[in-house]
Amino acid sequence: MDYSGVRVAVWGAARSGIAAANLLAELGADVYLSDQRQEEELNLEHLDQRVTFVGGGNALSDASILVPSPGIPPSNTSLRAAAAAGVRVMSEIELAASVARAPIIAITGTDGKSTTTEMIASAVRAAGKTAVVAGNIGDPFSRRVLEAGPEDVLVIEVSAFQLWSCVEFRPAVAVVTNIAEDHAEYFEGDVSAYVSAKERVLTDMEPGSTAVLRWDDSVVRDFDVPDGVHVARFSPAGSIEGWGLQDGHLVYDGRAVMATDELPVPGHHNHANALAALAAGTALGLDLERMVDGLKNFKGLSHRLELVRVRGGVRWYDDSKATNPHAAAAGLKAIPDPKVVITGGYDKGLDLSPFVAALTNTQHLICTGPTAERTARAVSEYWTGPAVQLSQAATMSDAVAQADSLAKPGHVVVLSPAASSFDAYQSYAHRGQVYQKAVHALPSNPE
Ligand code: UMA
Repeated sequence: MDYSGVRVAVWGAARSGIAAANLLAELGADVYLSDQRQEEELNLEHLDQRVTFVGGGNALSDASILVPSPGIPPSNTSLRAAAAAGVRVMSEIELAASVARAPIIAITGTDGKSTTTEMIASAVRAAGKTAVVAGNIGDPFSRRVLEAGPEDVLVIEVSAFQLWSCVEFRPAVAVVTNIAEDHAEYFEGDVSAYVSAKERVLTDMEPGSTAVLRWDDSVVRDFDVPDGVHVARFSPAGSIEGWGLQDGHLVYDGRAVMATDELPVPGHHNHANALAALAAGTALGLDLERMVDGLKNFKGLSHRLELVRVRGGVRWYDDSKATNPHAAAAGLKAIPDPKVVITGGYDKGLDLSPFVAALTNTQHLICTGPTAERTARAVSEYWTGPAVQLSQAATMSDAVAQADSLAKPGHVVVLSPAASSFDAYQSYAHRGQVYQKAVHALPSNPE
């Protein structure tokens, strides 16, 4: 697409909006970036000089294209009015994809997106290609897209917040990890809007491209796949036609590809992520053996069941990235040992029962943040196993101090929020850093 001379409005001047505005300026567009916040509340240091900035409200500035930041929900009235007036609404990932020279692997789903994204990148690199990783995982797609040449691979994590506003988005490979309840608030309680946004990743795919679908997830299995698009199935629930799990091995059509214990990251959910990664790389024709080597050397992600410290026989884990009950449950299930769990955060109103069901071998649950009381109620309602002791903590350092006094040698302490971080932190990463700092601040010799 040719953007030169086209007037484009970009709404939201945080990471995504600044990257989109800079890319558009580079492509010769006439760019108007606006934000509901004032200039002095924002960091516009890296904004291209050619972009015009307007603070204190979102302005259309007579543009024919509008690129909203993912943080702006579909219910935003100004955005609706612009679309009704015929302005072309274009997601930031769609903008970046429209100028991409490398094939795109797009990863979406409720859980495991980031780990799968990094696993795919590991496999792609081991197979001898350059992988550029971007999207919801951190670096906006628009910032990185021009780095990748035709021989490289763009490995992009895409969220429902980025997908709902796509009109044309055609990845060469789309991976859907799973679908569970999440982000009800953003979609005004409309679960089907969230699911449709995820399904949107497949809608414009071209014949010959590949949809990598989690086959034991009935919602994903029912997604509409356009004619001519190949379907690569994966399921950690057993051996299937496609990528499955059997006798402690990842298998393809029943043939062993790799032993699960060769994967350096723990948990059944990571077997699923690895299957998806191999399926995605294979769809691009990459060498399987070399990809398997890439997975064997996979380092794991920060704040995703990250081992922070071993002290006095207690292992301290940070799973701050578990921002919903499903993701938190997957992390807890990966640790069979007796545990003290620190949970809680911003309340997105999600059903907490999947988290409660995963509290097996939890001795004590320390509840923090706005979800604290709802969590306590959910435990009394849904937990049927041996008694779990409950307490509340006002701050992260209080929670860590409590956990320290409760955990015995052989125990694990895990930060498993099952909620967003926006109650008290800038991001899940910030929350994880605060936790890690408190853990490292504990004296080296426990009393
Ligand atoms: N704003 C307006 N008008 C409005 C509302 C907001 O101007 O009506 C402004 C805000 O003042 C702010 C900006 O818009 O300046 C907000 O932008 P943003 O929330 O989109 O934040 P970015 O820093 O651009 O980050 C976005 C993604 N954020 C969200 O989806 C909420 C990041 O995902 C992503 O990493 C980044 O782009 C790069 O692609 C974060 C996230 O929480 C990690 N994602 C959700 C998740 O993973 O669960 C989907």
